[in-house]
Amino acid sequence: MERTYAMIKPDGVQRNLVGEIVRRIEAKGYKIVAMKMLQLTKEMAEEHYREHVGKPFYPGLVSYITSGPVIAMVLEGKNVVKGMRTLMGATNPADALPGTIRGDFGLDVGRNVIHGADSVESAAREMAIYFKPEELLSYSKAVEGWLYE
Ligand code: IDP
Ligand code: MG
Repeated sequence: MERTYAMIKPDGVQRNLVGEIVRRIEAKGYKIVAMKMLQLTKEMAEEHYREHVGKPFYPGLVSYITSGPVIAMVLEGKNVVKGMRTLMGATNPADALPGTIRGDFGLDVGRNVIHGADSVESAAREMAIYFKPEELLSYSKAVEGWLYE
C-alpha cells in the first residue's frame, strides 16, 4: 500500500487546527502509520526544502517552517500521495478550493497550514528525514473491508 509524508506546519499547530486536520485525514480513510510533534532545526528544513534553495521565498520558508512545533505524519492508503495533495488543495490558499484544508483554513501562500509530499519518491526521501524505519508501523484496522473492495 502506498505511503506519503505529510506535516501540519507551525501555523496549523498555533491555530489549533491539528485535530481538525487529523480528523479529515482519518475520515477520508488514510491510516496513520507514524506521527510525532517536533520543531525542525535549520538543517532539517534545508534538507526538506532543498529543491527550493535559491528561490526568492526560500529564506522566509525556512524561518516559517522552523518557527514552532509541527506534526509529522506518515500516512498509508490507496493513491495516498495524490489523494493527500487533493485533500490539501493548491499551494496558494487563494487558489485552493473550498473543502480543501488550504482552501478552508489558509489565506497566504507563506502560511498554508500543511505540507504533503508531491510524489512517491519525495515521500520516501522526506519520511526518512523525520522517522527511523522502525517508527513506521504496520498494522491492520477492522474498517479496512469497508474502505477497500
Ligand atoms: P507545495 O507545498 O504545495 O508542494 P511548493 O511549490 O513545493 O508547494 O512550495 C513549498 C512551500 O513553499 C509551499 O507550501 C509554501 O509554504 C512555500 N511557498 C511556495 N511558493 C511561495 C511563494 O511564492 N511565497 C512564499 N512561500 C511560498
Ligand atoms: Mg512541494
